Amino acid sequence: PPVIRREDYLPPAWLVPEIALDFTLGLTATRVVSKLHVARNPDGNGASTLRLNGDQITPLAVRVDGAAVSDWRLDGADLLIELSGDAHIVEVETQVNPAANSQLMGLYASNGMLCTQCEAEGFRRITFFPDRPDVLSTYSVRMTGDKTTFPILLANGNCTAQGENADGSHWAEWHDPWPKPSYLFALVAGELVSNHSTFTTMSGRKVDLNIWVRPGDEDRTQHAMDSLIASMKWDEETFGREYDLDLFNVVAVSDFNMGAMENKGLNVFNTRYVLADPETATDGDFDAVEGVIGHEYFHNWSGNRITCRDWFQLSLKEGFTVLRDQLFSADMGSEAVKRIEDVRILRAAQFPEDSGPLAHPIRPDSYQEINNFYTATVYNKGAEVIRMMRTMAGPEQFRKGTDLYFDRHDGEAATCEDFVKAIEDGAGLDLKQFRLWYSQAGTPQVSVSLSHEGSTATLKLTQKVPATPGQPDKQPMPIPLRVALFDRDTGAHAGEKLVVLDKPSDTFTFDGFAKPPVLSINRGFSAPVSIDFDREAEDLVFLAANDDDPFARYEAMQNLVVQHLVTAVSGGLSDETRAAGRAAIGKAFTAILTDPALDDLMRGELMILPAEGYLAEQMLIADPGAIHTEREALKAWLGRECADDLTALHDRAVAVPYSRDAAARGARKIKNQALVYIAAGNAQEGARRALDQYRAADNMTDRQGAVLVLASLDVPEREEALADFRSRYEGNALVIDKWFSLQAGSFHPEVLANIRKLAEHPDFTMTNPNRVRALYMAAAVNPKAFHDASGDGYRLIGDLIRRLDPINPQTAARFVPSLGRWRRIEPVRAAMMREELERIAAEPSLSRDVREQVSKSLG
Ligand code: B3K
Ligand code: ZN
Repeated sequence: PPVIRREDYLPPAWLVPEIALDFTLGLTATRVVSKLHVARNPDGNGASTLRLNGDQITPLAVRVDGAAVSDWRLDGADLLIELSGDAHIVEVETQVNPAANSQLMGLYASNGMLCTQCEAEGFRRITFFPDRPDVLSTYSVRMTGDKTTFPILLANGNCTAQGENADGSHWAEWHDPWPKPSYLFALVAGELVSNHSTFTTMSGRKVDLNIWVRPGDEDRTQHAMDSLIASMKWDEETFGREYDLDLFNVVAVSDFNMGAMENKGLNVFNTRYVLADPETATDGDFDAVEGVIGHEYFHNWSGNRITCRDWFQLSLKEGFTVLRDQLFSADMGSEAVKRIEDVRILRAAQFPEDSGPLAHPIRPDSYQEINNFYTATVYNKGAEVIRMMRTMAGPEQFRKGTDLYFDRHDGEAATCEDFVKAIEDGAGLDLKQFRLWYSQAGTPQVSVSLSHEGSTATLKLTQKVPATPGQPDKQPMPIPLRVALFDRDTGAHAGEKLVVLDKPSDTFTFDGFAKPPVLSINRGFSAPVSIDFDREAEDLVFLAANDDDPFARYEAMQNLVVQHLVTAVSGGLSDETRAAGRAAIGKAFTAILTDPALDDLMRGELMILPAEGYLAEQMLIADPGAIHTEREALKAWLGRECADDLTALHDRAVAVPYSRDAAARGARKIKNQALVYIAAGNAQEGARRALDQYRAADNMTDRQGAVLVLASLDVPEREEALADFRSRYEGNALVIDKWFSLQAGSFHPEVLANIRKLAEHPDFTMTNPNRVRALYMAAAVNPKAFHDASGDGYRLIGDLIRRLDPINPQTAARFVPSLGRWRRIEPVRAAMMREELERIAAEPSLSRDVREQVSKSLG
């Protein structure tokens, strides 16, 4: 498959200032007439050939300036038309079968309705077009369809006319005044009902807002609507960005490859990021709805008004928009907890990517299939990189930078370089060396040592950026680290400092310390690096109890556990050192359980043990079996050791009635955390409490928390809860997804056999990505199932990839990275993982998506 390279970028030869699309809608046959106003690009190469991309479509008719032509030709999937002048009108007719579109790219049918997904290259599956983000056009759309099948007809922009035909069909015309790339085109047609509201923008313009769902789901849309209104207000206040159309539509569809899509004025969402009520959605689900609604809305400026020149610049819109949605969620709830959650996601998803065969810079240099580059690196590390700029500039100066960026590039298809330059100019930063964060992959490792002499503490920092595929040698990068030095006796520090390590190695001195201070470093996770600092457990216990930076406090607790478990897994603990290590952890854990000054949301966060995947990342070669055993043993020990505090905590939380306020959410969080440890220490007590919690539950957070614990236990209460859960929520797809996930993600002794059985369940289907992920992604990230010593977990995922690839390659390819981690796993399992990749590679007709990921993983 051809490799697309960033350095080969050429401006388009032809532009399309205007396009008119006419759809005759049908679930199995939709007719598309597309009328392009094309104009030779003065900055192009002057070619007389117009190249229009296509994918699995054929031209049924081609007209140039109104006259049918036949001298067009196909080059692969692309349509080539010779043009003599500088501007022409080109019309092309195509027909597609939405019901047969199981890839869910382009125009497809979901649940009886029609919808589109065009990013990145889906528009070419609808009609022939220069399907690249630097071709911006003004869109007019006309749709005609049966009134009963498609009562609601939506597209981007504003509805300009509608009417009925004598044959029972009706039509609507939509116009979007803002020029946009084809990936932002959208159309939706079907039976939908809306939650309607309005928002008045900062300049006093009234905007109509609709959240469209299937009839019956409207009662679960209010949180999405509240989140949308909050997003609109927040973007005005925080970034000075005002909405620019009179209408904003959000549509929820149940078959969707990812979370949601920011189409101009017509966001299309996975139902799971729209529908929420206390009975069916957990507190985490509510937060996810708020975050994704915000994310897609914020794209209106960071993505739509300013889009990407080419797909290598994807982080321009995604990294920046993730940062914007993170800051939004932080402002809506607890900043401290949000930061910890964001770092946990980065470490779980991005660090492994950055240290494996699929590592790439946030601005990649090449790709085979662009869908494979919607990654945690481009999104989450991309956000971290921009966050570092904000940390170095300070929020006010950073805002000057973003103002300049929006102002300078509005209406353009821009590059990451444009963004950096605007921040540099607007915020007054020198980002010359900082640009390496865009070009170098790999998580920098910072080694730390602290020495003390007289009254001076000296901090020595050394950085190393590991080699990644195609990048054997790296240059040192500027790493902004927020540090504080604590006085051991007073438990206080004299103020936080920002040090920027921009050399291979550097030292920083701090005066005024009679005794060696305790170092708190990378506070707030100011840089996306891993810190290597061998330190006394005692210092970590101190920071876990005293650090005034909430992230650093969490980090101290994590490090305490990581140090202990990594040594335990490597067989480095004697009975004595194991007991001492556990005692230190137990002491810190007890402090967390009982500290009256902690709010429960934060307490719940601090109670979470480092994930098995994160522990594996700390080792050159990991033994997942040993990691699982040691981590479970520690959990059980904590459950027994802290039993009284845990049951007291659980009892206290159970007494708090349901509400959506922070205190009640905090209570639910610690309730579920406490239950996990109680069950680990004493299965019978855990099962009893879990079943009580399940029966008494009046909300999904409590119910799911109880089932989560029961699903891992080999007890009779397990069956009762699972059976009740299923029958209670029969017909509610999102909750049935949970029913699959909870079982596939469990540590039950028979988890793998259970998963195989669930795959045969009548409610399972390979054509719905949410259901596939509910079962198989839960399995792939479940270390007990995936890394089962038999290798059956690898086979499960390998079989899935091979069966799913012909149906939905984009979703199938998402499962490859878990197998791709084989180089970092102990040899027996590694061989089985590799074998599975080879089995996939041997398939004769793999998609480009899976082919790229598998060949790089074997590479
Ligand atoms: N921009 C879309 C992602 C499209 C993914 C295409 N494979 C959603 C988002 O990031 O907001
Ligand atoms: Zn996005």
